[in-house]
Amino acid sequence: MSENLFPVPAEWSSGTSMTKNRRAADHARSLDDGEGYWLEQARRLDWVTPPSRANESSFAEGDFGIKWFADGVLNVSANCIDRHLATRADDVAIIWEPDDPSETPRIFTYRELHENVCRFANVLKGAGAKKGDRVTVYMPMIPEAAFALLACARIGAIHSVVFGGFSPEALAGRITDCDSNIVITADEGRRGGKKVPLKTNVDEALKHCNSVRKVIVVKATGGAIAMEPGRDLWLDEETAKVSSECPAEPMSAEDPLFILYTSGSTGKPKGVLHTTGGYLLWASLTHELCFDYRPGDVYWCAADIGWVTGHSYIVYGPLANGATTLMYEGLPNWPTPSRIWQVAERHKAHTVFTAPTVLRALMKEGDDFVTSVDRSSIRLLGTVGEPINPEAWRWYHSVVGEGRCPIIDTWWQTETGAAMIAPMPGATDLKPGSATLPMPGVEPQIVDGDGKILDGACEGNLVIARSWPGQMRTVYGDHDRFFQTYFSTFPGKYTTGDGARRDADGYYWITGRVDDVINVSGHRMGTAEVESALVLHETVAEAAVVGMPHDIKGQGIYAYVTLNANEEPSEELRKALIKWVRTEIGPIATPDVVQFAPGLPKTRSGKIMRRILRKIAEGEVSPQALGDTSTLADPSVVDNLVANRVG
Ligand code: 6R9
Repeated sequence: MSENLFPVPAEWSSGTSMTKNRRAADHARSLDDGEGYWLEQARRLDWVTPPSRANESSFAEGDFGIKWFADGVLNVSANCIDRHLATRADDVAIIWEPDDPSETPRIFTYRELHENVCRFANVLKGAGAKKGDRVTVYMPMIPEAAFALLACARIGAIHSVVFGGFSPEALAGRITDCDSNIVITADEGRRGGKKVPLKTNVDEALKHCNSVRKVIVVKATGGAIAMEPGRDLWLDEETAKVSSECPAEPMSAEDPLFILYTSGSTGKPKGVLHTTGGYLLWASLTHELCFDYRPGDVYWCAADIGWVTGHSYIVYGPLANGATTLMYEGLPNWPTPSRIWQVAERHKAHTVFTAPTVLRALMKEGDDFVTSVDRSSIRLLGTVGEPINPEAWRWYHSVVGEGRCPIIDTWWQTETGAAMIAPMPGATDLKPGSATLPMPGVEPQIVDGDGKILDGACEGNLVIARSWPGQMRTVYGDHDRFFQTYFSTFPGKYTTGDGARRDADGYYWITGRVDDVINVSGHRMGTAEVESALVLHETVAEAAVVGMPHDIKGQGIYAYVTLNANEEPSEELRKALIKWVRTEIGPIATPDVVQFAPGLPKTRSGKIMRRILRKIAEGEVSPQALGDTSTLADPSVVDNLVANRVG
């Protein structure tokens, strides 16, 4: 057992004020005296009007609602920029590393960040944006993406970032769902030496949306694109015309800050809505606790701004804490598998925070790509997005971190705003594969299928028993769906959709999703979304999608497809269907396997038995593994599926 326990290294236990005892005491107090604890924590932000109350949330059906610091007034952009100007205007806020290593990085001090964000905010105002308007951001990983978010926050517009890898169709759906009137994009993005036609995708998407009045375009590559007069504006031309000052709009703590679409177990992505005060407090507090940021450190979260990790741990958390945040445009393994470590070396990064899928891919390339690069600046290593297998954890710890850097495995979700269960470097002994212990204010419970709370060491469904400041407030435009999705399965508790085990030391081990969401390379994908895309194809009658084990991606996408009666399966059609899903949703949804199935295993009431499909995809086809098939309307379909299994 002892070789599975990594005690806090000496330099960390002496170098930080957060110790094991203090972590435990803070956690106990945050639950026993929540109001006192949170009103005290609220002082880490700069308020126009400080809040007099903290938590006024209820998970109960009758008076359901999530509310924190409700009478407080503040502005997120002022907290991330203006309040640092008095003491650290010339400190570096953002370091940007380009896709191509031969190009020059760009660096912005807090003063420069202020000017860029104010000008961008004035451009937004000029384009007609007002407090409460929804602005869709479809951008590459360039500094202007961070400016765009902060500019929206500055004027009280609600940003909705759509990952640059999503297709025009997916983009159009997200623009329409929140009725955006402005889109911010770039001419093109770049990743791994390849161009991404962002503006062209926007043009395509806007053929299907009529809410958008203006498109603001950042010149990133200078590639040739079409501009529609009256609708499309170049950011650089507009910024030259506006003032470099823009007052920050005073916002109520419960005014919306952003919407971020995420996959659930139904076909339609949910617009997760976060608000101003609670979210920022949560991002800022957890950034400090997990990464122990000290002035002068260069902190690097290698996520994309299109995901919640980019929101909370590239932009809002670090900037609220006055940190230097590194933003990287490209891929971790291009032009070489050393690239991720070279970026850290070039900028003397103190923290590297990435996803297990990246580690698994790099691990396969061999240790030389790591050890040939100077990693002496690195003191902390983080992971997020999916369970980290102990083998990848150990490699990260011993090879990348030379055995001296704590691994900060942060478990959380788009819905939770920021880290919920995670180590703190000076306070938490580590176990490979465990996200360890809850953050202050977080009360995890493990319940069985009937909602019974399990005690001590146990395994079951992970729920959270009370609200925390960074909790999502609603599904945009569908409050009932919010309640039904997260609070109806186990009444009075927030259902995470994850399974977890708790060991005798109270450590949490996330076992993965228990619903129809799969995790492909750390990205959430609703199986229903892929199914909806497949059945849109003219040849497809029915489709069922499940996850399958995948060495690098964690999970791959396995699709069973029933064709229309007059269609014949062929290799060509299989390829066409894979390409179709790619175009409909985006490359992250590309099926790894398409199996043609004359019939799907269904119960007599017509429900597809996914349990059986999952087993077949996993290659577990013995009668014991497949279990009881007697309730199927036609048990013989299973034999056909097993005989024609792909892989
Ligand atoms: C931040 C983020 C959320 C889902 C979540 C869980 C999985 C995330 C994890 C993890 C095990 C970790 N997940 N972090 N599983 N250990 N450290 O990833 O948000 O994209 O909404 O995904 O990802 O299954 O429910 P999001």
